[in-house]
Amino acid sequence: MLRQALAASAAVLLMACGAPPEDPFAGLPVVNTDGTNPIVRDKFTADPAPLVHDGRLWLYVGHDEAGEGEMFNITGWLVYSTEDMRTWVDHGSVMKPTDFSWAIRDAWASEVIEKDGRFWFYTTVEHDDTDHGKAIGVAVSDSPTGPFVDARGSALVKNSDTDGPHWWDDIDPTAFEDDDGTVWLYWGNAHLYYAPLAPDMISFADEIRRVEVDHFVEGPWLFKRGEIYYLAYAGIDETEHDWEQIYYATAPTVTGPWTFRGKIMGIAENSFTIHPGIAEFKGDWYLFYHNGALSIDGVEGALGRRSVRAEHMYFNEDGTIRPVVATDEGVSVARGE
Ligand code: FUB
Repeated sequence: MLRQALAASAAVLLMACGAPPEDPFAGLPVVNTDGTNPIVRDKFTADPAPLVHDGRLWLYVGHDEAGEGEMFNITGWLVYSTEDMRTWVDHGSVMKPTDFSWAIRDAWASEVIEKDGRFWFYTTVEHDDTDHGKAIGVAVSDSPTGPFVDARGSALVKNSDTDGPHWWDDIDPTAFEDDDGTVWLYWGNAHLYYAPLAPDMISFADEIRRVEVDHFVEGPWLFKRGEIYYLAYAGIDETEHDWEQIYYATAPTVTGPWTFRGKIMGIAENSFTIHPGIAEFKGDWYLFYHNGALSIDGVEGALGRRSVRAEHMYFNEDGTIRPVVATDEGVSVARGE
């Protein structure tokens, strides 16, 4: 009797509120249902860049398609999303390098930031011969799923804009909005550069500067927790290993001074590169990275055939980050400090 009464009141409530909202992503391919690693198993993916927006975590990656004898062949950027860090939906391609009229290939590392309701995609590509080398482009979309279009018609940073040691020093942009609304870009390989963006998001408000942090190689990722600014990055300490590991530094302001704090994660299985992407989502912190351990249909993982992964990340009371270990369980296991 009681059960019937409850069912009747639930039905009345449903009629009053209307039908439950439809899942806007119903019908899209689901690539993972339990949060184990790697996140994507039907494609090789690299350089994970998380964005939290509207109750979902969006994960931008490069599509690794290196063949035999190729170091890298990253043909475009893809995006996946989740609302629980376990079930991941495949939203497909958001952009490819030649969507920038001045770029010729190489969908290297990126980060997307939301500002005033638009999504700004800062990313690495190979510039055409008018300014040979790696360059940073900026594209924009009204949706996290894209499509993204070139927002300025030329590179935001060209190889000739900086005084780097080689033609691939202008890579791997990370974008971060400070408390006063200024968006800062850090980027680099061997040299670590930074500059504030102008309010138009497609030009700089000040000159490009350079900062040094211990063991820096590439892949900077800038974020803030409480009053502390964090810069995680891929670096090499040859006294330990000649492959990249994930290190970090902290600072009291977005421009430093940066204090080296040590290692977050050791070398990636079967991949010289490792690339941090860090996000707080629904109260927990996550470290995204890649390794080369996945094989797909007999094609083995490699430097140019990587796969993105996620782990829980925990802080000590003083704000330092506890070392993170790469696991196959990933975030499928219950959170435990
Ligand atoms: O994926 C190409 C390059 O390798 C990235 O830009 C670097 O961070 C490294 O992961």
